[in-house]
Amino acid sequence: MGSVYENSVFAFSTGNSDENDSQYKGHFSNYRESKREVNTAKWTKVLLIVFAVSLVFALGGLCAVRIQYVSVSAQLSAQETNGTIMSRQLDKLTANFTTVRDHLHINELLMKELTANYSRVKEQLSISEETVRKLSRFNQSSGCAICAIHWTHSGEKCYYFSTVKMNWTQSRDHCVTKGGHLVIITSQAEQEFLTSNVKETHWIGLNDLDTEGRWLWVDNQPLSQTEEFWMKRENGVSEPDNWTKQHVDGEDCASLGHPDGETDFWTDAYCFEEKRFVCEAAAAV
Ligand SMILES: [Ca+2]
Ligand SMILES: [Ca+2]
Repeated sequence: MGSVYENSVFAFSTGNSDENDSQYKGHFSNYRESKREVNTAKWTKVLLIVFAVSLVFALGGLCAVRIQYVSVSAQLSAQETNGTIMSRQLDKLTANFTTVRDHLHINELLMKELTANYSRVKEQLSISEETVRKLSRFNQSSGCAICAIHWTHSGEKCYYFSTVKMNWTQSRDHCVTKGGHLVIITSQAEQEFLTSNVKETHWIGLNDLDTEGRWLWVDNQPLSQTEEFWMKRENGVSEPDNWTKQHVDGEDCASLGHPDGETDFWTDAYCFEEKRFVCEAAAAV
């Protein structure tokens, strides 16, 4: 391009006017053509550069879009997974809820049944209590009572009249094994009840084994605090007489009646003698 310009200047400075003008125009035309080519190449480069830059940005944008797409896809996948897990958990919760609801329903039915049973039992218990009250009233009014078999009721006590004979100590212990003790007579009515039920002498729960003349019941209550029903004879020899003709220790145990057959009063007798005996126990009313 520089040599063309120099040739044009040289032609402009050395030729005549027409020829020079013609040459000048030719050179100028060539110059313009060359300049146009140069400009075209420049613009082509610029366009290529712009195109390349645009292409780079476009590729960058595509990459960004791709990255964004992958990220969003991953998030969607994660959310889908979470949704699946939550759906399963919801299914489990629903199943558990159904199970609990079924159990509650069963418990409700059981509760209703238990309540009904409780009402029936309560009603039956009320009937039983009323029956017991009626039976108790009947027992008290009729003289019957809840006594063990072979025991006889009177007042608030049950009495056992033995069919075997034992000494006083054995009799005392035997009554204890049967759930009672040798009889303790505390009233005229009780004395009359006993004498009307025996036909021979029986041991009762009274003795002066510890101290002669100091009579104690088997519960250690002194006789002095209760009524006495000792036999009194017209000849002045009354009971207790602590008779010693058959044994030097005398008589230390009390019996209802004596071997001769009288049973209305008490006598003292030898404790080693074998007699029938009377036990007593509280009546269950
Ligand atoms: Ca005595
Ligand atoms: Ca005597």
